[in-house]
Amino acid sequence: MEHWFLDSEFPNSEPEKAYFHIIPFPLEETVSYMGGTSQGPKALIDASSQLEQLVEGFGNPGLLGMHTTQAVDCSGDSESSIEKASEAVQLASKFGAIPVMLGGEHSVTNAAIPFLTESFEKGEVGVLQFDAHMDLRDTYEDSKLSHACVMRRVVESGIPLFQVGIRNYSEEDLQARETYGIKYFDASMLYKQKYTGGLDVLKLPQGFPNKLYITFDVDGLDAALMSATGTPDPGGLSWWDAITLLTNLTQGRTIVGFDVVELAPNTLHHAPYTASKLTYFMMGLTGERNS
Ligand SMILES: [Mn+2]
Repeated sequence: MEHWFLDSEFPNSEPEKAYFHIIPFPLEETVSYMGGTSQGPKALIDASSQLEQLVEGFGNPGLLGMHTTQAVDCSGDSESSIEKASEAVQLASKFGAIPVMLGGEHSVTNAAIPFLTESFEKGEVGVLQFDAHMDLRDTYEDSKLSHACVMRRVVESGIPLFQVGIRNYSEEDLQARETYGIKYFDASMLYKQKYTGGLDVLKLPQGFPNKLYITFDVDGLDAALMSATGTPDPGGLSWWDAITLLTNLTQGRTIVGFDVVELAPNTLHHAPYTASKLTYFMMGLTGERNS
């Protein structure tokens, strides 16, 4: 393999010894606006060579062992690519490792669903989604596997969902939120909260599962910070908003896996680096929460 995550600092751990399996999944099938997500995993991994080993407050996650797998083969249709990625996620779980998928468009999260439904009891694990969009449509442009439908597939599978940073939605998204009883901290609410009680006081609702799978669509971040995505969107999370919310909402819980999706590299190199730093922070957070 030419490059692996943080290869400037750590060897690519053996799969059976690694705490994290980093699975590059360059899926780009149903992108509806600007393309480029197929280049996301490579750009994120390349940028990781600029990271330091330590994550402030969360130690040195690299020492836990990181194994970067071969990129998932996306030469077939979405369905077959998702199936292959799903096998990589299940393999990580078999080795007792935490799966970390690097997208690719948001449809990559579909590959985590079999793991979440088969390895855990119903209601044992919930999905925490950071995103500018709800992604709750039933179908979009004739596809059930579209990035715009991925969270609908999650809730249909009986997995509780909590949404953070949302600021765009359709009538269908809103209805699905109501139908499935999905709770949320939308971006407008977070903005007001920041200047009143502060983000520090926010918690996940009581009764939300103790085990979390986190899906972080980078468009949850503000467009000024993250322009390299299909739909860069104003009014999103700052870096410290994201770090504060990730830290607080996972308090007292464990993290069973996560993905960072929708990076579509452009000519600005801060964006892949930001996504890379976010990924490594989430590894530090996971190591700490699970210890
Ligand atoms: Mn999304």
